[in-house]
Amino acid sequence: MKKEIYNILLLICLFCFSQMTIAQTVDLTGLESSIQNLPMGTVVTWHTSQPTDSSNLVSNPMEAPAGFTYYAAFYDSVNECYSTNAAILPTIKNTCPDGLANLTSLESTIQNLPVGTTVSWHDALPVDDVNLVINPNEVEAGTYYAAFYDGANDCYSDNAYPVLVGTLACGVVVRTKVLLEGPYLSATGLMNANLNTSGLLPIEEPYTGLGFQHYLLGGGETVDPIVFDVTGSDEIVDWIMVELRDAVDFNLIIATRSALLQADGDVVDLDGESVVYFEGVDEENYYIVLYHRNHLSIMTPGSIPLANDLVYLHDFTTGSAYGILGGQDVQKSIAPGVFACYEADFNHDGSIDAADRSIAWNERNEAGYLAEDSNFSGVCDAAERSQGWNNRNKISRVP
Ligand SMILES: [Ca+2]
Ligand SMILES: [Ca+2]
Ligand SMILES: [Ca+2]
Repeated sequence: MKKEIYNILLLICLFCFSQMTIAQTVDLTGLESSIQNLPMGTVVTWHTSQPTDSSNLVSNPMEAPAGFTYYAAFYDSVNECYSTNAAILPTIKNTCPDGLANLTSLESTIQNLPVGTTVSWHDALPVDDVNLVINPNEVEAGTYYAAFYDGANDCYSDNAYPVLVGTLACGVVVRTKVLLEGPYLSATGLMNANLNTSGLLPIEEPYTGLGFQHYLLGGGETVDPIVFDVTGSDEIVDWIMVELRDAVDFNLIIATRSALLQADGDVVDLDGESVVYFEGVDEENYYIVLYHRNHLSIMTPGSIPLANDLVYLHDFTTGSAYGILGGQDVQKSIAPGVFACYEADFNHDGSIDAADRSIAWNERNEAGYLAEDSNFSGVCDAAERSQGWNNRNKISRVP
């Protein structure tokens, strides 16, 4: 039954949210230095089709999407004209889950193969035995050259044709939404960004320092402080931690990442806006767990299909979380149909109890980026102690 619900949600998601692909790119301009016979008074231009003209110029040839064929022309700015003969440059990319690209996929497009020759692949010029690519079926990003090899005479063609390869480390994207009780503002439905506007948010993730356990590539994430400059509903309110667990055994942790939390609840990557990317994680089903420094952690009620390029949203604010559904067992009802994680687990042991109230009392009147400041006011005071009491005996239902 659960699975059916997810399949339905997934179908809805296909219509509601744009798919996102993190594109492999190549730098076309890297080949320009090797172009000989550039006519006087011209520059190299790159195009997506031919005949080459201003309508098919590549907008950013240093980061052109891989997997397409590009055309290099010579542009004469005085006469405002492009050369009629354009050089053809194929580019290829990997297809996840395979992290490497296949040069031989281009061989069927090669015409005029001289009789008695085979295609050979090289990673430098002039082509020879030394720069022969041993396994052209699996290559990393880079510049490669196709030549013709004459086995009878043991020689390579003088002409070699460049190919650019762009690859992307495969992984999965995670899109979740969650609200925290402490900073939640019922007037706006957003969380307050006071820690951000007060300049208290650290540029390095706080979870490692607090003793949270990271897995795979998680931990030590840092951000460019410019991501804290965004205001409004997408303003960053704090760091959050995302964890993936095995679909069969949800006690098995696969990977973690530190991420950022926007005022409207979107959990985003280190650029402050993208969905969270888990490099090196296979496309499969996973349980998703969210941890916050001083709120109770939550997990998805079932496992969710994650992929490299499909963005599926799990919205915890609807109350959909692992535990006893339909009550306030897992999250707090903060508005009709809206749920938030319970605040005041200051020692993040998964339980809100007398120990947390003692901590809030002992840290009273301290200011800064504090684990004991669950309403994000920048200080620990009676509000925290009071919330520790109001939420007493609440425990995280993350197994
Ligand atoms: Ca948002
Ligand atoms: Ca606690
Ligand atoms: Ca506070």
